[in-house]
Amino acid sequence: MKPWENIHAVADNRLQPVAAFNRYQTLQDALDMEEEATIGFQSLNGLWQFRYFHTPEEVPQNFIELWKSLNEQIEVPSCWQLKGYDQMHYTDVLYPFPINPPFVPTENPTGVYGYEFDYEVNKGERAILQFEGVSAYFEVYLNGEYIGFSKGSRLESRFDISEYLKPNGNQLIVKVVKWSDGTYLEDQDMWWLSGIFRPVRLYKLIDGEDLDIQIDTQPQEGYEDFQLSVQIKHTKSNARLYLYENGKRIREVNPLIDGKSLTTILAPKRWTAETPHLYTLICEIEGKDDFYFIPVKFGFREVRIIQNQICINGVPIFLNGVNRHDFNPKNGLVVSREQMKSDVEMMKTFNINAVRTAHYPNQSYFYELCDEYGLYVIDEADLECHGFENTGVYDWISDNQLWEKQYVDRGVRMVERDKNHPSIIMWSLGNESSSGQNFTAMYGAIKQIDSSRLIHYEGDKQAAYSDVYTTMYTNYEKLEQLGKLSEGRKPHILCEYGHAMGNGPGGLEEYQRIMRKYSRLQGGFIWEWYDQAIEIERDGETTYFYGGDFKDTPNNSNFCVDGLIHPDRSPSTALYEVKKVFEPIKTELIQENKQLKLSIQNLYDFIDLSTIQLELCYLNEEGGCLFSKMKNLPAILPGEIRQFPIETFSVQDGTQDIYLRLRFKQQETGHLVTENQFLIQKKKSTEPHFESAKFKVEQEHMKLTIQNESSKAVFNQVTGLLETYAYQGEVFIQQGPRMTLWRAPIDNDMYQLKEWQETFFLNKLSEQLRGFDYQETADGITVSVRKYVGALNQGWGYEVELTYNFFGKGMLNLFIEGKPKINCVEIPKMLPRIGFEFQVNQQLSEFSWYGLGPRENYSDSKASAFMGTYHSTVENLHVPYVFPQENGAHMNVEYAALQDGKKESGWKLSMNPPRMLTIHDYTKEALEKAMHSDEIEKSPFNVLTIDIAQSGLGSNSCGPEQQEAHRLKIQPFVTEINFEPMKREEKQDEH
Ligand code: IPT
Repeated sequence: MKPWENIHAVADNRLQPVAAFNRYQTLQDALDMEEEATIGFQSLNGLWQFRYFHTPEEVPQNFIELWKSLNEQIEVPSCWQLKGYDQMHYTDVLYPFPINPPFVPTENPTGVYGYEFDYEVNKGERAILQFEGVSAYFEVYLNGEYIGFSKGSRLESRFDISEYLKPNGNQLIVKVVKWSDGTYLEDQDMWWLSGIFRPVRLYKLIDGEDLDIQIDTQPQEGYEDFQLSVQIKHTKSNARLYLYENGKRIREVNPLIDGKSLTTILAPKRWTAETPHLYTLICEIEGKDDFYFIPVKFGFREVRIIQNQICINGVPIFLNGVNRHDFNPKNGLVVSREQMKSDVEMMKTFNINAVRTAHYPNQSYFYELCDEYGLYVIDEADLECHGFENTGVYDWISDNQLWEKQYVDRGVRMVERDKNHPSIIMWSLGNESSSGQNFTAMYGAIKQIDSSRLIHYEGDKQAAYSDVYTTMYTNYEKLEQLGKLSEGRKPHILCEYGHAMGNGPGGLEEYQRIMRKYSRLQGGFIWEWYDQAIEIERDGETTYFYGGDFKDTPNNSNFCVDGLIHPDRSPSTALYEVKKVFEPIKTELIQENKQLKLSIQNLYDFIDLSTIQLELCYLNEEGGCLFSKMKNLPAILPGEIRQFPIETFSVQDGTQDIYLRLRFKQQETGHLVTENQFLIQKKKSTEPHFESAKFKVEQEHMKLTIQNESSKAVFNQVTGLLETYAYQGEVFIQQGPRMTLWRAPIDNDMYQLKEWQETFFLNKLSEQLRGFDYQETADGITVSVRKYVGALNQGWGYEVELTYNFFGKGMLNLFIEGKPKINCVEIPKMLPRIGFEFQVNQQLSEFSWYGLGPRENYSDSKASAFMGTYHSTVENLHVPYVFPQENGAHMNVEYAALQDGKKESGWKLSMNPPRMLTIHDYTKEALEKAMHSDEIEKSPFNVLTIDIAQSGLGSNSCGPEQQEAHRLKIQPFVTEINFEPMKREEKQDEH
């Protein structure tokens, strides 16, 4: 039997799993905890010899012959598919081979790695070779001798290599096989990547003892004092234990009796994600000949369900989490320490307080960061067998006793390694693997090692062996029901929601509203943190590839590009939206008999607001500060709402809207926690002043030209389109406006597309001119254009009337009225948009607007957008989604300006009522056609779209559609737009 198809053997000669810690020779080293100072530490990362084979059997059996044949080189850690071997392949659910467990394809890519090193051990010492992650099955050989094998890609494996070690020139060979029986348990939604992808190192057990340490903290009545329990297992040595805080010894811990020590610690600082206080336990181990030191960082915290709620130290918590994969766009599964740190720092910055390690244990270092910075973690076992779902026998192996050992192994190894991290509050048994007895067995085995944490598994639909009830992508109605059904039920979390694929998700506020309303609902985890797209250079430009781009079939295309951060690590709009929706400080403005009151609610679970500074500022619409004040907040307690009277402010002239802006910052660092804005005073409405003027009207064949000494408009009398509009010889409008009902589909539109394109042909509109007249008025000229606009083969459409009023100094007032005409039964339930497109002069590359900003916003995704005057270039208004799609809209725009780079000329547009505006240097057709960010063909004009409205974003790529209020219906509309030229000379005149 091939060992990589033998389900009864999860490993051979692999050492027992133990907690992640290092041994140090001196106390100081132990306190510093530098990995390099670990006794006998030697990193084996770097360049290894390498050779790639198509089957494991092809690998020469003779060690010397094999060693000599390793004539290529590869970096360790790395994934060989990203180093030019094998084939990149992305699938969400499918196994890329027949389902015949435990057997896997005979053609089974195999990478053989060779590394030469020197390493000395003294008598009585043992040398440990540690792999943090190898995908998938691997065998280890040293100096021609077989050492052992292991399975479980994202789990640690350790081998004792002392027996065959020599001081110099050790030859280590690691044979890595891509498919194994374990692969049936590793069908996560991600790229299929192989190799030694996490660090490899050596260290020493100087007294030969492979001991283990387990720390537990149990609060005593009232949660003031804690019982610290330390267990040291698998050792005969004596140990002295000390408690350190911030590098200082604070007390001795009671001696071990039968390997166990219990000590009452009076009023320690407790660990929570908001107060990540860590202590260090220093174990001074009396080895055979020498002392050595093991530091273990830990925190005093308890996880328990109290009255059906998940509580930390007796207090119910709310999880504002994300799902995180190990991913890097260049290196695949290889993630550097710097990147992990940046992930954790970004999460904290964006008000995220929890992370689920979807769908496997991460590198140990990640949990150290979560302990230190404060994030609650659901640590998930490396287990998913989603592909069985399609066979109709989803529980094929999950409910098959033959596989129990494999399941239990994956749970136990995770728990043993990670058991001392205070950040981990739940163990997850895996993801998307149906249900069955092997999960019950895992649950039992985990609880035996560690009963101090909760267990989570979403596939356990009855919550039979899960301590919490979990669902994913649940729609709002269902979630409300779950909230209401709380009596005697387990607490609920949404382990995945808010699918962040492409532009979106929308509707996060509604999720938050529902989850905050019911005590049973304790929050959730957005899917997912980082786009899993691969960075490619082509024609000197960087672009990102996804499923299918490597000719990999079948594939799930860009379903892996669904993160809150773009591949270049810039935060997406959605991440800013998440930050606002997850805000820990909620504000409301209350007006009581002319007195303004600010209501501040503290949504943290543990800390008060005394470290927060409020910057209160009255601003006009241009962002000018009229009055501002800084205020340190008092100790508003968790959950508490307090009201404060605030200074009122009003201006007499009423020429601008006045806002109150509130910014809550960390006093010490100035970090912005959250902000809010309230409209205080609306400006007086003014009628635009139009100067009258005389025009010359010429009709020639199809054209109607209206002009005077300053402006010129040309209409096509057959189509009714405005073909040119110019001021002082400079063309502004090159064509338009044309009505549109289409947007370049966003990923969240994917399930509407077929109907939109093939039933209602919303992307195939055409116009029928019903009337074209012009008339001289007392002040200028009026052109009226009446059209019927409809889509291919549709019995419904729009009667549209466009009235152009031309005045002096190039001013144009455009009035548009649309009336739906429905002469049929079948009509679309939702439209992507109702808008008007203008092709405008590309010289005008600068865009300013008074509306919602600074980032793009849509009706169900604008919590983080505020009213203000913003400025950008047209180019920068493009949001570079990996898979190009509708982007960059700004709602509520009252006026905007388009200007050339030198600001010498331009146009001001005012919308009545305020509208949604989008401007790009490409057409929506070009955007739709492009499959990658570098493929968007630029147009020779800018496309300005003024929308009556767009549908919201929703999260329907994997989750609910837009809420009813954000689904745009066929509806009548009227809108007015004023165009006014801006010339530098005129601006100067004003001053
Ligand atoms: C869910 C998976 O758990 C996750 O890995 C990812 O694939 C996500 O969907 C979509 O991006 S499972 C799905 C059946 C809801």
